[in-house]
Amino acid sequence: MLILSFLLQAAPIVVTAPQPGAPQPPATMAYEPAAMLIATFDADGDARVTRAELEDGLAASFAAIDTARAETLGYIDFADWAERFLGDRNALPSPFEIDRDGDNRVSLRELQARFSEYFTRYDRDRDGMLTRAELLTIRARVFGDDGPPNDLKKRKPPRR
Ligand SMILES: [Ca+2]
Ligand SMILES: [Ca+2]
Repeated sequence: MLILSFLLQAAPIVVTAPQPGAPQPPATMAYEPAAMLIATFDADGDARVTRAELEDGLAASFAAIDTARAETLGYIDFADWAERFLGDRNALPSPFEIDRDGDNRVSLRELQARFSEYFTRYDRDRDGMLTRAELLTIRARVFGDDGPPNDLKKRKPPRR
């Protein structure tokens, strides 16, 4: 579980400049589960998400799981929420980081507060809207993704 949680965390974005004369390595592009969910909250179809759309979307998703209208979700119910809306019960954010008051329940306000932090982090140009580009995580392909590069495998001693 710990390992899985670790793997689901955002990888640091590392963009290295290509060596002179070397081909540009293909980049890995991915949406973190939280970013994917935020993208779905675009209500007016302009492919941008405002804070109001984020709060409304979270409220609707919360209500879909809080069918008893208890106003808070226990951790099991929260895992149901995560599975449905983030795609996996262990996807981040975890209930431990959302449950600020430590009552072992997640309130809508706590959920919105945590996602407000995501919003601030993703909103690189600070214009109060998240574009798909801002939600995208891009990292350079790292050595080991699909084995060593060909020039390392086939390297021969130089002939004279
Ligand atoms: Ca709580
Ligand atoms: Ca923005």
